[in-house]
Amino acid sequence: MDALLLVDLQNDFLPGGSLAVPEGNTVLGVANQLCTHFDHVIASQDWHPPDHQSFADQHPGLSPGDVITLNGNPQILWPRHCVEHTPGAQFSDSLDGSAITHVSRKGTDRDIDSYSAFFDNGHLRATGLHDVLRTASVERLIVLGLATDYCVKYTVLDALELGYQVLVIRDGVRGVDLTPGDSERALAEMGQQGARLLESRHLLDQDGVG
Ligand code: VGL
Ligand code: ZN
Repeated sequence: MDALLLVDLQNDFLPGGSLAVPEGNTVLGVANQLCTHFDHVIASQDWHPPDHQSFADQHPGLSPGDVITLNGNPQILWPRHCVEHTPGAQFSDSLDGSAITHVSRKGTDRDIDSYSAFFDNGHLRATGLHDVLRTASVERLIVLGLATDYCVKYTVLDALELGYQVLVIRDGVRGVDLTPGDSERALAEMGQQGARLLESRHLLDQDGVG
């Protein structure tokens, strides 16, 4: 069984949002097109408490982009984003939400971040997504969303480690690129670890998808 995994298609990661990913809006059409081909459409949702410690404004004197140690892990400080129950945390109105069969929230603990939709950044706690997929007999994940170099990357690497086959939709992902080339390097690493990278049109051309 296949599942489509939509990573963090939330207002704050889209143009006009507080942590806007350049060209992030271009993936929404790809998401809407693919959604109709899958029985299982899972959406991850970055969902932070207002005092989340990845927010630069929680650390007087520090700025977005600075790196601290949080719970023993290196933590990049971000602008305040995806605060629970705020418009910035909502899925884009341009996303066909009716196709989503399950929402998996992450980053809910103030003291540890969670780029991956499966585990927090310390691999201490699971989000429950793996259980949901196992229950549905999902073996292959088709992944798209934001951002290539953070949440998509860590979600894909964890999925591979958990034993899923993973396809990453190249035209369905965009990255932050704090350092130029981060997204391309992230895609290369996903490929090296066993993910297949392909364009959405090639997926739609294949038989048996979904
Ligand atoms: C993300 C930075 C902070 C992401 C989430 O969705 O890639 N990036 N929180
Ligand atoms: Zn976040």
